[in-house]
Amino acid sequence: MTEINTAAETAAPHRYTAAMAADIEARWQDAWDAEGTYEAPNPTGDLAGDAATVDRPKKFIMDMFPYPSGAGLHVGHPLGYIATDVFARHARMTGHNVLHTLGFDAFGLPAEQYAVQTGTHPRVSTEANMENMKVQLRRLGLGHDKRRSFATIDPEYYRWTQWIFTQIFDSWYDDEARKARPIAELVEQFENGTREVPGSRDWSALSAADRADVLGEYRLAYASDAPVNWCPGLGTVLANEEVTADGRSERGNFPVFKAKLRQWNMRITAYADRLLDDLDALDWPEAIKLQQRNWIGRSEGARVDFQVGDAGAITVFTTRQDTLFGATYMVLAPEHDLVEKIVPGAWPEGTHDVWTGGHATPSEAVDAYRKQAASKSDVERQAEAKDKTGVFTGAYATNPVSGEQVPVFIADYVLMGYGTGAIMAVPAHDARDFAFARAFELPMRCVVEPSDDRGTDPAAWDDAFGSYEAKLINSANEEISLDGLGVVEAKEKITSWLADRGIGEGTVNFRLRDWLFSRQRYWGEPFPIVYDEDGIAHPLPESMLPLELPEVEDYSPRTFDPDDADTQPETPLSRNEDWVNVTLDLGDGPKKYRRETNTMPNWAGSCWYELRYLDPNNSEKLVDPAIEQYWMGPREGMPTGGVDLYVGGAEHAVLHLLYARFWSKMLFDLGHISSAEPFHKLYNQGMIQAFVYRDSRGIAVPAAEVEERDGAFWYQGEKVSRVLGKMGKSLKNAVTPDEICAEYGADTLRLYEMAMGPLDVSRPWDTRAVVGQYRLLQRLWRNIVDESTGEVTVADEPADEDTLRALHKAIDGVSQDMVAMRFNTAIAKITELNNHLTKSGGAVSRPVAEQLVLLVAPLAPHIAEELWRRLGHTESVVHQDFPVADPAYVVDETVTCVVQIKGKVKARLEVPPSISDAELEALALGDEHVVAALGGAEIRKVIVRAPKLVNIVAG
Ligand code: ANZ
Repeated sequence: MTEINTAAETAAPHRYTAAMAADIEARWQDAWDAEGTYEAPNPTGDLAGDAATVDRPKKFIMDMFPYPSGAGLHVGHPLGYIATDVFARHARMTGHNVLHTLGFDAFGLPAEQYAVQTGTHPRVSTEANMENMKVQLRRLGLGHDKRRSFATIDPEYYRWTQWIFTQIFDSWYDDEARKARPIAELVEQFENGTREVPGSRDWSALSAADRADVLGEYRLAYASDAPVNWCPGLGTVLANEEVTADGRSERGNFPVFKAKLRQWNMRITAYADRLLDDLDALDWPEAIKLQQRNWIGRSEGARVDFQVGDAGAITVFTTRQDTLFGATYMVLAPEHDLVEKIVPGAWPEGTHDVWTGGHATPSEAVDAYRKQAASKSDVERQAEAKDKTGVFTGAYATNPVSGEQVPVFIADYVLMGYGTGAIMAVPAHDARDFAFARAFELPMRCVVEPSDDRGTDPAAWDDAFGSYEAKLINSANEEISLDGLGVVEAKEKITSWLADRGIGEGTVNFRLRDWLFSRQRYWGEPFPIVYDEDGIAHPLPESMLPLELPEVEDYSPRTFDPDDADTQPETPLSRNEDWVNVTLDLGDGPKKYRRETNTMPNWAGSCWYELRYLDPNNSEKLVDPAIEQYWMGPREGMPTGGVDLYVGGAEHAVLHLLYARFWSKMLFDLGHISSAEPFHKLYNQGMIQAFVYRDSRGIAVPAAEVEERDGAFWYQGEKVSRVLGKMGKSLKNAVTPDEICAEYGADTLRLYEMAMGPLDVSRPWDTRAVVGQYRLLQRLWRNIVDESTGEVTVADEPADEDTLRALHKAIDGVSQDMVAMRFNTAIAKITELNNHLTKSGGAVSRPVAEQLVLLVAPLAPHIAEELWRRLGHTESVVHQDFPVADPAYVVDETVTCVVQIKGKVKARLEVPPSISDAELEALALGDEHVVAALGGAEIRKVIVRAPKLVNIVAG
């Protein structure tokens, strides 16, 4: 390749080649950095700048920031970064103050695991990875405001992550006001008696520990002993979202057990309704909104109390309160607190054999069953196809409408974490209850008349009848009858009947659970929490932040036999006694404290990073309110404010996006920010896929060395198979941006990635096709620069009509495509214009050349900057105005259509080339010359050959 280039360079020393691209790109990257070309001014503060720019409309354009992986980038990673860069450049050229930057999400497990294996501090390997990625990214010519970049591991950043945690810890959710408020205001209400202390206790008489417990029930960040997903193999607990459908850890594939451990949680459930409602105001893909809605899972139903003798009442959550007369047994989740209270000493008289599980007493049966249930994940427990298991508790409850005594079971298909952890079972109308009732020989009663021909005796059915489209039957007592009502009316009637008697109420239930927020890891943000000698948690004051991670010898949490459920986590930080035990003055004199030794999950840093880009050096506040208001505040069409464009992969549909929304809402409620939503517009880019080639043993072979012959693929003489898959080192098909930059230049890479197809669709990488975009840039160059002399060849004469049409049509099309992020079709239009100029021959008119360069600038900024300067400009192309189409040239060209009557031309019409036969016929028959020529004669036939000919047979 070098040889060919040398020959070409001798013949045409000023041709656009990879070497020239490398020179141009490096030069302009340096110049842009030196001149701060991409720095966006803030309205105030240390990054304040040019007032005229600040006065422009703003655009805040963001990517989901990367984790600095040791493997570096392959060409799939920058797809989104290039797209936002093109969009941002176009926005700059259309009069916006554009904030575009990129940081690193740098806490996380790979660095920690590497540290465990090699003893290298995670900070050291993470920083090396970041340096490497920065070099790779810089080469792509991304127009980032580098002053605003940071990594989540920077103490000056996580200082504010910790500070936000203390704010969350010090707040509660006021259900009436529907917002978070400072916990001090709750304390005040307890003190002055305007709010009752739970359990009707006297606040002033409570001990400090009791008060802390009471407040713990309200705080938005709270520690609890709730059952968590404990993974002995990893030595850490996991969020529900990190556990796979078959009850194993997403990472490492170890078994996960339910265990009661004291852990930090975030009360995201308090925001369930707002997280749901505010989705409506967001410009997000419907698919993502739907995933969030399902995740939040709003169900309307009722709570109903079933009395269990003197032991109290079991409250169930049901979405089908209309079927209450059909509730023939009940089920508690095995972990339910009431179980101990209701279990009698012995099996009641006449207990069915299949109900006891073969155990001598109810408590034995319950204990055995609880153990068995603890080893299963929620998903496993809920699997539809699964055989239903359970045992009788020995207790009976009273159905409040039928008055019947119904047996109470525990069964793992009822989850503790949903509703009230207890259900009324209506086997005739619920599939899971039906299967359970069959297995345990429980009675069934049909209370909704089947609309099919199965009859009303469930004993004869194969499955439950679950439809809503039917009428109630068998549902009446002396006081109330639901018979003959539809489901909706029946629900309403029974709900108010229950409410009148104080044994039930209509309620809304959410599937969303509180967010388990602690991890037993080293490489995360330390909690800004210390415990006093009574074990009461205290947040650290702002002056003690950041609380930096201590240096440790051993980064690994203690891991255990993956199958040993009876183990307890031991955190890496807990082994550091000097750091853990401290004497601090938290305002009441020096005292001994013990630090929290868990760390935050790796989602924490990405919950608020958009805010820090705005004001990255602020040492007084997480963000100056005026700056936040300027970039993110609500405005027309964006009632909840937020980032103007956020681009990233669809895999973040729920976790990151939900957590970030939640933090925004809390910060909004507490008055720190004006935007109640972080990301107004979300866009999911597709994936760049790559062919994977496998030999006969199924092992991936290096894709770069595979040859294609006779429609088959060969590697070292052996035939290999080809499928489309992911790109990556392990599949031996990774292509790095560095390789493509070296061979063609970054501008070619950018164009190729943007031209591959619609941005939101996944597409296969094809290195051989990259050259197509390289040739486009070579032709562009040749249209402006003489390849042998290097002189600019443009002419000062105005362009011809044809060229002006081609130019303005391109401007019009590209402008629309840029705004709609249709970069592939924008490139097609630019190519068409460029080809038109090539074909026209002769020197290109200067204004046309300049506008073409401006059109190209967002996509291929380096070559555009170079040509722009060579065309004699001293200011960067980056801040020029994007061309505006002249409508006079945009209208379609016309063709002349002849209209003949009896073979003689009677009229000529100027029509668009795309006109349809029908339109043309109508036009011809309405033309005044044609009407005159016909003179009222009868039209016998019209032959239309759009767009050129209409032949009328008349007379
Ligand atoms: C009686 C009934 C009759 C029910 C019927 C359904 C159909 P969604 O819509 O997902 O909210 N349920 C309630 N809590 C549960 C728990 N902790 N574990 C397992 N199942 C639980 O589902 C609500 C329904 O799921 C509730 O309505 C309850 O069963 C069950 F013909 O009550 B239903």
